[in-house]
Amino acid sequence: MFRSLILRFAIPALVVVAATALIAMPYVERMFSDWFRSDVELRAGLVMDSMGESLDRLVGTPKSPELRTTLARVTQDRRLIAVLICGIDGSKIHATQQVPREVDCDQARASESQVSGTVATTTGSVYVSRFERRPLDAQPYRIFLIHDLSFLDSRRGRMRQYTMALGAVGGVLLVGLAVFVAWLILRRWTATLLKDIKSLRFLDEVRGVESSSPVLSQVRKVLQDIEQNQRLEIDYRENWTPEALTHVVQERLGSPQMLVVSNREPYLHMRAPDGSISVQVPASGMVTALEPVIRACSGTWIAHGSGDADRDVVDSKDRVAVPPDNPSYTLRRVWLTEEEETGYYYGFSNEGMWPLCHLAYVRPAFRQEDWQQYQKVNAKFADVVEREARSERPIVFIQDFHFALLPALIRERRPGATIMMFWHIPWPNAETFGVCPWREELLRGLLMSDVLGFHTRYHCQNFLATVDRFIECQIDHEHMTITTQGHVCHVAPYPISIEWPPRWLAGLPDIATCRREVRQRHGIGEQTHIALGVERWDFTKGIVERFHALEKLLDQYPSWRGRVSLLQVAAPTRARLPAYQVIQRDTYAEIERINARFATTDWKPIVLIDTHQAPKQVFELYRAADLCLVNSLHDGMNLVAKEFVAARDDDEGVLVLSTFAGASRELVEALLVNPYDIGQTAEALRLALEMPMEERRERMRLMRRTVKENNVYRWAGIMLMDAQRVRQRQRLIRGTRTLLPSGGARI
Ligand code: GDG
Repeated sequence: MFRSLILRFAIPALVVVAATALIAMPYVERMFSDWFRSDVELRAGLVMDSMGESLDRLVGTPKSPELRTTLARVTQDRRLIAVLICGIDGSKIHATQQVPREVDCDQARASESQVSGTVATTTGSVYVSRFERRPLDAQPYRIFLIHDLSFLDSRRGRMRQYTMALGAVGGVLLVGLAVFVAWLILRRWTATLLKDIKSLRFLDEVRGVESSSPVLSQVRKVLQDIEQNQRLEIDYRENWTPEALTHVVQERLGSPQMLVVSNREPYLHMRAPDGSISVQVPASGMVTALEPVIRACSGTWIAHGSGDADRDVVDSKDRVAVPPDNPSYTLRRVWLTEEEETGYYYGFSNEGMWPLCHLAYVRPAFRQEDWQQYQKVNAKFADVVEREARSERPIVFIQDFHFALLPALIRERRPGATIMMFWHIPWPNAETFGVCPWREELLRGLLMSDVLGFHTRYHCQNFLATVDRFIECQIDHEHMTITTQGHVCHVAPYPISIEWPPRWLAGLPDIATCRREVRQRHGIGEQTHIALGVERWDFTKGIVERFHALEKLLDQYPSWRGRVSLLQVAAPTRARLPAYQVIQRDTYAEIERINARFATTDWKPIVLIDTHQAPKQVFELYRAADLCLVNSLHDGMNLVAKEFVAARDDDEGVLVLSTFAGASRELVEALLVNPYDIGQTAEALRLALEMPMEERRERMRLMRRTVKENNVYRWAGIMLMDAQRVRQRQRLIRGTRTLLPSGGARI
């Protein structure tokens, strides 16, 4: 560091001091000469004053020895070397011995108008002081006192030495001051930098460095302290809002361009039979979570345009501003051919990856032609990302299993991008994942992310174990990082959530009104309890198992017959695929069978809503329900559980939740069930229906607090801050390379 300070500050300061001294020297010299000259003039004046009148008298008798003696006495002064007395007409009256040839009476007359001055002679410069006397009783005359100026040269030489010495001392002091100030600035800069990077979590890298650099050890130590504090700060922070998230993006991240990439788009434009265009919010947990985030951060959302009127509303660059009622970000639609959609979306993603990652005992299907389309579509999206990126370092936030190859493809095209990948579904164990014929390619694609997020720590560990099994890489289990081809991917759990409060709640009537309207709409009696199920119609959601649990309840506790109905929303999804057709068939068949067993003229055990609902309708159902049954067979998180809790501002309602849903790790006050254990689920239903009001409220209050604090702004904020740490770490690494002579150490 000292060497760098010398190089950066001391040498330039010395150069400045030397240049200043050189420029100033002639001025200083002139000042000294003027000073000496006025000294000589003063002396000459004194001499004339002392000789004055006696000289007037003696000049009248120029031959008198008295004049000679007087002038000889005067010229005994070391610096007054000669005296010349001339008549006004230029005649010489008297000259002492050493009058130089260059000074004579003619010349004196010629220079009548001139005042005293320096005259160059063969023996050096002399200074001539000129006086004119006009005695009353004698002829006027001029007297020239000739001074030796050689002492001036010697004084000038000494003066130069003194000036140089003074300059050197001043220079040293100035350099010292410059270095001191530079050190202070550097210290402040370091402190600011460290404050700036106080949330750096990648201390694994920092700790790993073997370096004797004092800067690095200091940075390492401070980083460790602040990471500790930062963790506490984040963990105990309760008020994550859209504004807080915006602040993180603008202040901490410096407003980078944000690009979200997903398969499903947040808004579909659909054409109604009458030709009008309406907007639909899809039934998708990913959209539910991400939409509030991009609304707060702005940017561009790149997604497959799958609405049948999507092309009618985009501009020439396939963009449309959304949300339709109050646009705040850009939706960039990507068009897929029939072949691409079949292979990439229905085939590889939903018949391969989805069943592969969910333990729901539906066998994944992997076909070469699907894989080719998956690769092709991933590359297509990578090209769109490249085209949409306005800088070399955008933040690209990739969603889900449709785009496992995208991180690597974007890294190739935009090496400086910060790539965040979130995997919305579970990650299976290594053995299960290993059945995928293209497991290595998928893993290598994912590992080019900077941050790779899963819902739970368990899924992260499964991922690390899978990578460990199939990829040659360095894994740091303690700090959850995987290094491949020199790139570090940070793997961490980020439990996803919903916005708080959900925007769909605004304008909904009170609970009693919601209950009344829902009951009327679906033919449910006043006295009947409503157990609610809301899902995409997916085989992982445990819809049929739910019916069986209700059947068991009605079998075991006949007193509940006629007093509880299961109101089930099943939003059609991926209906082209055989596995989804099976679940739809099973749903209808089981409802028919169970209703046939128990239904009465005015009561049905199961009421099915098999069409897509508007989000507000979904929230109205949450508010109307007595309990919500979320018994997924396997679920990354499950946002229905969180939405139900958020909708219950009356602190009422009971949540029955599968232990195989990620949400069960947070909502521990729910009644947790194993969805495969039908008896246990039935028992949980009974408990929920019979739970005392106080207990219901206490559980609901605690869950509401959890969802409020751990809302989706927090989820995105923490992930973005981790991404920011990656950026800072990259900056630090670059900075360290310039500081360290070897240039190779990582911090
Ligand atoms: C994946 C993971 C993870 C349901 N029916 C309708 C409708 N919905 C909405 C719900 C909720 C969303 O769909 C479903 O979210 P989930 O989280 O339950 O499930 P997935 O779609 O499978 O989501 C999941 C999630 O990603 C986030 O990471 O939690 O584990 O599988 O918001 O309200 N919405 C509308 N009409 C319906 O009929 N508009």
